[in-house]
Amino acid sequence: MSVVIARRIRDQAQVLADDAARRFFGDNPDCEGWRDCEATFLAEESRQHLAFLAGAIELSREAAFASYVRWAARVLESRSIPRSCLAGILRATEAALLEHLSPAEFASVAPAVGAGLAALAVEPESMPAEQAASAAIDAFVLACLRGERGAASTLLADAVHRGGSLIEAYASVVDPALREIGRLWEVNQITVADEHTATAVAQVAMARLHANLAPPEPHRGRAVVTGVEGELHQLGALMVADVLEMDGWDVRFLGTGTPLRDVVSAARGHSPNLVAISAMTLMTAPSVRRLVTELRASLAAAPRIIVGGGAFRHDRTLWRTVGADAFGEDLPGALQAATPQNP
Ligand code: B12
Repeated sequence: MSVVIARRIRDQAQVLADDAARRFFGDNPDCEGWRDCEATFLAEESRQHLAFLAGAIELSREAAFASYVRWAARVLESRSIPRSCLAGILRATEAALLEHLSPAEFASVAPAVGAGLAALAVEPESMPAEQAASAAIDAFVLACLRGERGAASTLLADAVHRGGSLIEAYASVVDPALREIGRLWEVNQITVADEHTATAVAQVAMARLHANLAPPEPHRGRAVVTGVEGELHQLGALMVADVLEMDGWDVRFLGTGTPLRDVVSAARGHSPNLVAISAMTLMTAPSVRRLVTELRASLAAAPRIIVGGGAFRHDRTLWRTVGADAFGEDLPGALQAATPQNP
């Protein structure tokens, strides 16, 4: 039932979001910050909330929707949009759902929306604190934000020389640097364009580093690493692919946003012993469950299936809900999850 309702929300997202935007203007004429913006902008806001809501409904994760709403409030407040605006668009979205869903369907989504609205009634969370940084992280962040591919590549190569391994360089520099870039965007100190530049530069530096490394002969088995349908975050999965390869896996990396059927067909071709799936947010976590189910049904030699990414780091039991064999929090965790542990 929850899967069907989530699909209805996704299928009707544009109609619901347009309806919510119209209602918002009617009910919140004075909302400071959003007074002058266009209906399409508000509809886009509502669409994002609906996408996260559909994820929460499909996986029965009301609390995760509430924590998403708290995050959204922080992002808006850092842009001087008060949480009353977010409450307004959520209430308008709720009214659109009431209008377009059947009473039984609405009854199933109302608790999650209610949890989201209740989350706005409590004290605002403080902004994410600056991470404990190092000179190496700061320098890499700066090079990425400035679009300096050469400098970023050199800094990353230096990190390998210092730490002695790819995993060390990724874990001590790239991973914290990208999180810092996410934080800077969240607190409105950099733009989306800055973040895109930084991500692209980080990816170039990773690729250059990889080109100069000699992975060992594969001896652990075959692995497929992928992000799911709808997922745009790719670097975490790429890092996992690289460290698995350096650990002796024969890795096929499928990128991210890969359609479910194509992942399954690639997995059939590669006959993996291990499938590693990445999802960053609640929005795409349901695709992980669908993919795990499909892989288990389609592959004769049952591979070990491990998951990771933000969606699982923020919700520590979600990996079980999606039917995975294990979850890895970070790169050492990914290597650990890849190999079944003795009891
Ligand atoms: C770069 C980036 C983007 C880029 C991604 C480009 C690319 N080519 O990858 C773009 C612009 C596309 C993007 C889009 C969005 N993003 Co974004 N993004 C980021 C950012 C800044 C960095 C992501 C990253 O690479 N992190 C570094 C990697 C190494 O971390 P990681 O993926 O978690 O991987 C580690 C572990 O999780 C683990 N792991 C990962 N995968 C796997 C798999 C397995 C099997 C295992 C075992 C382990 C494992 O190992 C890795 C190493 O430790 C983050 C900030 C952050 N905190 O990460 C935000 C962030 C993730 N994004 C966020 C959001 C909200 C979005 C959007 C919804 C924004 C929007 N309104 O459109 C969209 C969603 C798009 C989509 N459909 O997926 C939020 C999520 C918040 C939340 N509550 O869910 C974040 C946290 C930003 C923030 N501070 O608010 N984003």
